[in-house]
Amino acid sequence: MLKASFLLLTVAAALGAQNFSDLRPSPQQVAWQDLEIGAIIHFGPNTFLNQEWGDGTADPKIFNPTQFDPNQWMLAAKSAGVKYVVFVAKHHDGFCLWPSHYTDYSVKSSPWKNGHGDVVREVAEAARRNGLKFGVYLSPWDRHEPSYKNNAAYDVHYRQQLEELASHYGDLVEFWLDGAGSAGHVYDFDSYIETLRTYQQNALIFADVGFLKYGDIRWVGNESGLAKETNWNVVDRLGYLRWRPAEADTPLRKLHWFWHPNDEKNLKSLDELVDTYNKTVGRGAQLMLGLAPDNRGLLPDSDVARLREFGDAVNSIYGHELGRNGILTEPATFDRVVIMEDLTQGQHVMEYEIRASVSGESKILYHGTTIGHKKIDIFPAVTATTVSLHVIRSIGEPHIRSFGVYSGASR
Ligand code: FUL
Repeated sequence: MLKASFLLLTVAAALGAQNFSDLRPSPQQVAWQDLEIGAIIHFGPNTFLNQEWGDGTADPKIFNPTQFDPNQWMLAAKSAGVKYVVFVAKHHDGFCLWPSHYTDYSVKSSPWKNGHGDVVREVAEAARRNGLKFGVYLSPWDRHEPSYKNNAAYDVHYRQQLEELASHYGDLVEFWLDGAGSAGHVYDFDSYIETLRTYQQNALIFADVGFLKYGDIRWVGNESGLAKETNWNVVDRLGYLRWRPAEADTPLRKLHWFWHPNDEKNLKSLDELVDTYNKTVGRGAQLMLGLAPDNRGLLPDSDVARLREFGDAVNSIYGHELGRNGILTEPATFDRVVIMEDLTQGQHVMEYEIRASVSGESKILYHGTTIGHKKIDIFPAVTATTVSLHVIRSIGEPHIRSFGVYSGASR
């Protein structure tokens, strides 16, 4: 009989004056971390101009998708295991994908639906119709808006636009504050957050830790879909501690957030995507895949197919648990374990080992540091009769939510 078990050894760690073992996530953060996979969607004038960063001079008439179908985007996202989408309502070019009252540089001035369309509304509705949570990205850097050169005037403008998004499109799961292009500009973030919170008490704010002191989610620090193996949820921000889980945003097509023609060569391979999953979700971070509808307003067939392949691959590996929490009924061949910490109690594990009894001998399969929301450990396949998790060092009592054994060969 194959048996897996926990051996939890708690070793008191020498702690400084502050004790991050006491920090707990908010209920909203707990729910968000359980979503695990999101998508960020970029669609706007850049889609029609073969570019990534518009300078704010593009004619709004360029925006005219002929087969716009956000339902198709959502079905494709869902097939990849995506549970929430963040839509880029305004990118750095300043073009608003909703009919803002505070600028004409928007869908109002485009031929699409004779200027009566609202992309944000249709995307939000399609997301919710498909059971996906919805959030928005509103770029602080605005290369079109004339008031941008006057900090105080732009603060008013940004708050007005934020108020429109926060009050007209239902509950937002996440609000994205992107720091790109903003060096040298001082924003009144306190007032932005106050505006957001007036309408959206539960929205989680994403930002780089260096960009915004408030924030519920932190940028993982790169766009390659890579979280550090040692990954704590609690970060020290200017001397105070906060629970701030990492989100790893990475585009489905390498280096491209917006759609570009003849770009299929940059579509990430299935192996790359599965590896990305293992190195983001499997390191306790959120995976946020960048999706880019094309100039028709549809996700290209190649992207749709790859998203489904990715979802199927993850399901076939991690949907077939060979054993859980100490109970494995047969000797099994496996090459990975998935461990989850119960984060409602805080994050505590600092060092652990996975051991198995292979041909009567105890063997260390993996030596790890943090666990956090989810940890996927991959090692050369073994056939074993027992497998166990040994917590070697922990800050406070470790709380293991689950411990499962899997095989990559099931893909
Ligand atoms: C970056 C932006 O500059 C990119 O264009 C994209 O929006 C990405 C998600 O964030 O900072």
